[in-house]
Amino acid sequence: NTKYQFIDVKKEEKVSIITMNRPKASNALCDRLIHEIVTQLKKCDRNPETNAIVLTGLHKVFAAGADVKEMEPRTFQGNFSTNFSSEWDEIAKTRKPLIAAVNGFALGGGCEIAMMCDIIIAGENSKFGHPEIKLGTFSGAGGTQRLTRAVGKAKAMEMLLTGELISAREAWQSGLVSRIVPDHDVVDIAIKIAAKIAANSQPMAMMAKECINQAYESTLQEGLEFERRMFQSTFAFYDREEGMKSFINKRDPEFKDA
Ligand code: CO8
Repeated sequence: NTKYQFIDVKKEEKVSIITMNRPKASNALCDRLIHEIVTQLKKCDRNPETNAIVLTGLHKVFAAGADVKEMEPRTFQGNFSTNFSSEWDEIAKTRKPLIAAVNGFALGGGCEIAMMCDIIIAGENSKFGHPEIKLGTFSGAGGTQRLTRAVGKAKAMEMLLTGELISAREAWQSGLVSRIVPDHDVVDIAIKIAAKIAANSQPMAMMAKECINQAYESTLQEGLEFERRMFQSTFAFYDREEGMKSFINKRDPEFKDA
């Protein structure tokens, strides 16, 4: 079992829950915290008993962004030679469905890792934003790209260029988050949604996720072609046959994730 310093992990049936837990620094995302999240996500991807994952933080703060104190002394030469921040991308490469359960602040890199998740569930008092511009830089782990795709150009420009935060309601209205729920229910509801996903066929959920993400990488025709091939390939799975037979026979399916 891996020893972690800044995350807690637990499992509820087929759902894995990762809690960022670095309260002294408002869950600032130091290199080690990112490395621990990535390590655990890779473990979840490899574990056949995990079908969906919830990533959450503390009650007051999901994550306050990259660790400014750790980052301040960095140089361009060092950033370039170590390809600084490239490990962050690994979060977005998670193959199993990943839900962000956000309470409090999701700022800068914190907002970016929420956006790397597939679904964001927001507490009613959560706040999202990209204050990096106030630090004399700007978002560097997908903010200019994922936020623009999520909320559109005007809203993304306003958020990224002013550094002002938006409320959960604005985040919901602009399509950044899928639901707003009472703060104390955020994690439970995220787990319930994850459990619903986990009750479906694991390879089908993974393939559907791949297809949806393809929508951001290709033209419509290429995406449709990709989807058609993937859909056709579902007929190689036991779960596809079981799902259709159970429907016809008016009973619940018993998926084998195979
Ligand atoms: N980095 C390092 N330490 C932090 C960070 C951070 N991002 N945020 C908070 N802390 C520390 C504080 O310094 C403080 O430490 P100490 O007690 O030693 O003074 C402790 O956490 C508690 O913070 P506060 O006292 O500020 O707590 P509040 O409840 O008053 O405020 C906030 C919480 C609103 C979250 C506030 O701390 C804040 O605004 N934080 C900074 C937000 C920010 O600027 N984020 C952007 C960071 S830059 C970034 O994310 C770049 C992303 C690009 C990634 C590319 C690869 C790395």
